Amino acid sequence: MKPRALITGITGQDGAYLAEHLLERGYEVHGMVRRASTERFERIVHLHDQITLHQADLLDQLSIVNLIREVRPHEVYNLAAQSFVPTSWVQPLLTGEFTALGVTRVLEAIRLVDPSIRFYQASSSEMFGAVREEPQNEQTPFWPRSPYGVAKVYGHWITVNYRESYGIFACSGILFNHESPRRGKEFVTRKVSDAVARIKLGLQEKLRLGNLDAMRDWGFAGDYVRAMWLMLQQDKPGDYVVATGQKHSVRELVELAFSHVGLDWQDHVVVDPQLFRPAEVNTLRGDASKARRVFGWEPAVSFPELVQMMVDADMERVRREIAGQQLQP
Ligand code: F7E
Repeated sequence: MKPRALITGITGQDGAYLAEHLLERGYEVHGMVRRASTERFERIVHLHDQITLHQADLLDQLSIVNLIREVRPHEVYNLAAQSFVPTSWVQPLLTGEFTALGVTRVLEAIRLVDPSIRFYQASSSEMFGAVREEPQNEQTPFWPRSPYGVAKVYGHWITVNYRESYGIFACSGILFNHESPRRGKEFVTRKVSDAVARIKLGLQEKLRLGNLDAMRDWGFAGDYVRAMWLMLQQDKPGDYVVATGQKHSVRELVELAFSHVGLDWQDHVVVDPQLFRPAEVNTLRGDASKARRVFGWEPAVSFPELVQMMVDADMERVRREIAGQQLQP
C-alpha cells in the first residue's frame, strides 16, 4: 500500500517541491487548497494528474476534520500560512488565525480522527527575531519581531504541546529562509532576481528595496523539503533547525545577482525607506548540526549557485514573456 500524505499550502513554493519529493518516493499525494476568486496553481500544474486537490480552509475547523477523515493520510505537512512578514503588520489578526490558530485546528483534527498521523509544522527562523545568540539552534530562546514571528512561535509551541499532551508524532522544522525560482515575487531574493532580468532585458530601470544591511541564512527550498520528510521518518518526533550555517546581506545578494548578468547594482537600486519594517530582524544564521547528526541532512546548493539559478530562471521566463507578447496581434 502506498503511503498517503496531505499537504496544506500545496500551491506554494515548498508545497510544490515537497509534492514532487513525495511522488518520487511513491507517495499518494493530497493537497489542501483554499477557495480564492483567482486561483494560483502555476507551481503545481505539471503535477495535476499525479496529485489530488481538496477544498478546505485553515480557518474552518470542520473542513479540516472532514478532509482528514476523507483522505486518512499517514503524514500531514502543514505548510499553509500567511507567510509574508510585512503583511503581518497590516493584518495581524488574520495572520494569527492562519499562522497560529490554524496549526491547532490541524492538530485537533488529527487528534479527533487518527492520532497516529505524523505531523510536520513549518516553523520559522523568524521566531528567533532579535537573536539571543549566534548561530541559532533548537535551544536558542525566541524573540519574534513581527506579528508573523509571534504567530509562528505559537505554532511551534502548540506542536510541541500536542506531542507532550497526547503523544502525537508532531515535529517542528525551524527552517531558515529558503528560496528558489518558485519563490513569490514579494520576497527579497525573487524580487531581486525578477528585477535583474527585467532590467537586463530593458523592461525596467530601477529596483526599490528596503534595508540592504539585513543578513539572512539563505538556502535552496528543494534541499529543505528533504529535511521535512526526513523528520517524519525518524523513530521519535523532534524539532530541528534547517539552515546552511552561512549568512549574507541583502547588499551581497543584490551585488551577486546584478553582476551575474554584467550589471552594476549601484546604477539601478534605490533605497526606499517605506520598505523598512516597523521592527526588523537584522541578522539570522542557523546551526543545523542536529539535523545533520540525526538524519544526515546537508544542503546541496550554495548561496552563489542559488542566486545564479534564480536569475537564470527569471531571464528565461522574461525572455519567453517578451517573445509571447511580440506574437500578440
Ligand atoms: O526579507 C529585507 C527585509 O521578505 C528578507 C518568509 O519566508 O523567511 C521569509 O521571511 C530581508 C528582510 O523574508 C526588501 O527587511 C530589504 O530583512 O525575503 P524576505 P523574511 O522576512 O526573512 C522566513 C524564514 C519566513 O518564515 C517567512 O515566511 O530582506 N529587505 N528590501 C526586503 N524584503 C522584501 N521582502 N522586500 C524588499 O524590498
